[in-house]
Amino acid sequence: NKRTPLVAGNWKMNGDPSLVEGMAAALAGYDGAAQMVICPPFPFLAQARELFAGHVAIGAQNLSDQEEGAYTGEVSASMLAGAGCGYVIIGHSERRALYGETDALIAAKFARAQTEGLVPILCVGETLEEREAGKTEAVVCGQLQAVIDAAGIEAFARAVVAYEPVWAIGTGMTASPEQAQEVHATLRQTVASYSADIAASLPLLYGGSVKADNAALLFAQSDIDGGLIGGASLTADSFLAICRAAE
Ligand code: G2H
Repeated sequence: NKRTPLVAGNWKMNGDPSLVEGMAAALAGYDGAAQMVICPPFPFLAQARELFAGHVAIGAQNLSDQEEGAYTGEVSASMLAGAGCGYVIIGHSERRALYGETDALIAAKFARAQTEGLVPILCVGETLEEREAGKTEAVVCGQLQAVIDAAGIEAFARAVVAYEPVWAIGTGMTASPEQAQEVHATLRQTVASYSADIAASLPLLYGGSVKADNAALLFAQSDIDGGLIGGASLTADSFLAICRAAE
């Protein structure tokens, strides 16, 4: 396929300025084929922009669905674009589960990101209970469909989708390459039912306890174009090894 491998590091609420420094130094020499994206907490975006100097793209972990105004504690899409972000993670399961983000809010954030030229990394994924009840496909396709309905399929020409089974996040349990591929294929088929071209170019990332030692088999699957990496993105060695596995 013609999709560029993409590996995004989601630092979550971790890290400090010295991690930005160390990561910038370690990633500077990377000249492989994967597009690297680092998504640090908001206060480190300016430092990341300066030190990554275009070699590594930067992204935010969240944004407001509103344009501007009296929304205490929120950060707007235009602020993120102005701070040098190219990407923003939207609808991570931690946002859905811990902060009550609904499909409707996630669709609004997705649209808001795109109006400022940010590429949304839309996360979808089922819980263990949903998987065991045989609802995986219905859940992940429903989460995707909610955004397709609100934003239109054309919006997916400038987006990334990440499949993150909730039961695999930070648990050390990873979906098998076959389990992940099955869901990725279903997601791509959903998009293809609207547009074969958009489906063929849409990067689909896998996330959920991706490590240096399981990345290669996951990324070898035909519909897995890279990863959204949490814990293993906090050390340069493991993040670099995962980027190499994605090439
Ligand atoms: C899933 C992932 C990154 P981890 O949340 O988004 O985190 O790799 O730690 O499971």
